[in-house]
Amino acid sequence: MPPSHVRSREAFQRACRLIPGGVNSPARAFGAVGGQPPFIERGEGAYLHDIDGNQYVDYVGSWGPLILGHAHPRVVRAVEDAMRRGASFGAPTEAESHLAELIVDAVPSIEMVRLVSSGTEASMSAIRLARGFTRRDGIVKFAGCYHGHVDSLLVQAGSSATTLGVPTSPGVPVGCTADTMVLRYNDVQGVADAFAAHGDRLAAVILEPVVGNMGLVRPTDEFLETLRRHTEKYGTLLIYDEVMTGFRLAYGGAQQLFHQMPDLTVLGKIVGGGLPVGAYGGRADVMKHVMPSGPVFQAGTLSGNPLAMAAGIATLEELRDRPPYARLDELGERLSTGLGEAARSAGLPHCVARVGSMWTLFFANGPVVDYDSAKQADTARFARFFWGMMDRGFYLPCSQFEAAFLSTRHTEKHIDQTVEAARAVLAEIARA
Ligand code: KE4
Repeated sequence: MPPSHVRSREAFQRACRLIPGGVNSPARAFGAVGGQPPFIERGEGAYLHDIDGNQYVDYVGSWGPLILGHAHPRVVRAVEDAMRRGASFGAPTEAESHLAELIVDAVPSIEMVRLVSSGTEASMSAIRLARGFTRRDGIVKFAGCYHGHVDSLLVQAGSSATTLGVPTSPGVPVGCTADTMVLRYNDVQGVADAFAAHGDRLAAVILEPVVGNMGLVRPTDEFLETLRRHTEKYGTLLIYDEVMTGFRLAYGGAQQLFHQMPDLTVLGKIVGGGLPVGAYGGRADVMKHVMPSGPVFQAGTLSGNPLAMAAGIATLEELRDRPPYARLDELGERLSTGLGEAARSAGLPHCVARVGSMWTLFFANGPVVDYDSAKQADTARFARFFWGMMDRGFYLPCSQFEAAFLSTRHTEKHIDQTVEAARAVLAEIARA
């Protein structure tokens, strides 16, 4: 019996009268899967509860921040204590240095860090800093990678591979993307060609070191090595956008996992423990160019907000003191193996991509190595899978082109229940 969504429908109608699309971020609007989103009443451990009383095993985790699950006692207590001392002062606090120190100690390439309020703000600031430090304007990004709604990064490839970017959203002037080049992820030759043609005018290359935003796509070692080698040779800054992978794939992020040293790193999500925190950091000689120690402007009323610091500190200290990464990898392996077997026995073309506790079940013959291959996926079939799982109490990302996440509150039992439900749903899809 599919769950009732009566109250969520009413809530959605009310929201749509007040907020564009009824949501404060399009990722939540279910546009890619149809139907309407359930409105959430609370989260608890590995579970979400909606306002109609339905319970779901949560594989979204607020799109990545909640690696410790919902309402972790240590995080709740820390934020409650901070709230009693006042929410915000617009003046420096030791909590900001505490979180900054945890980040510097954890992330191999970060010597100094600036705290802001979102991943977008962190990416935007890192791009401005790279341009200010190098006194160059050119930026390289990769199709399928998302770095927040930064004007200069809302761009698609121009007419030919190395011509300049075209805006993907109304409201972004062509001038904003004219210096942005879009290359194919994992395309080693494309990177070499772009640097041969434009290397001495490139301020930065920015990438997701494991992509979550086209569904999960791993980099090849050669791709990462090529990026580091060419950026070094041309004096271009290498920016790892670890908003999703930071503190997720390892305590030191993807750069620790892959033994890479970018010049700047962008962070978000987990670093705020579910409250609004973004961060950008890296080489001290670069970071010293940020105002007021240097000339590159960046500011923010709630940057380093005491409540957000409390949530971030509690989360990172929990991850530092009781690293969950081996356990998350075991659970991830159990899940991806189970999903693969379920899809195989249903006879459906698929490939399961996974790194640690980030995963995607693509309805496509793999491997998915870039945006072009990701776009071959059968999104209508994904939508049927999404709703079949939702109706059985499993809350997946509402798009084929998003990564799903495990938390430390997921157990083997949750995984086995998920695989059992997936087996039934995939068999139904195969029969349809
Ligand atoms: P925020 O501005 O949403 O905090 O961070 C932007 C961002 C930057 N870099 C990466 C790699 C990201 O994944 C994100 C945000 N991710 C999306 C989900 N894929 C957030 C969901 C949403 O926009 O509502």
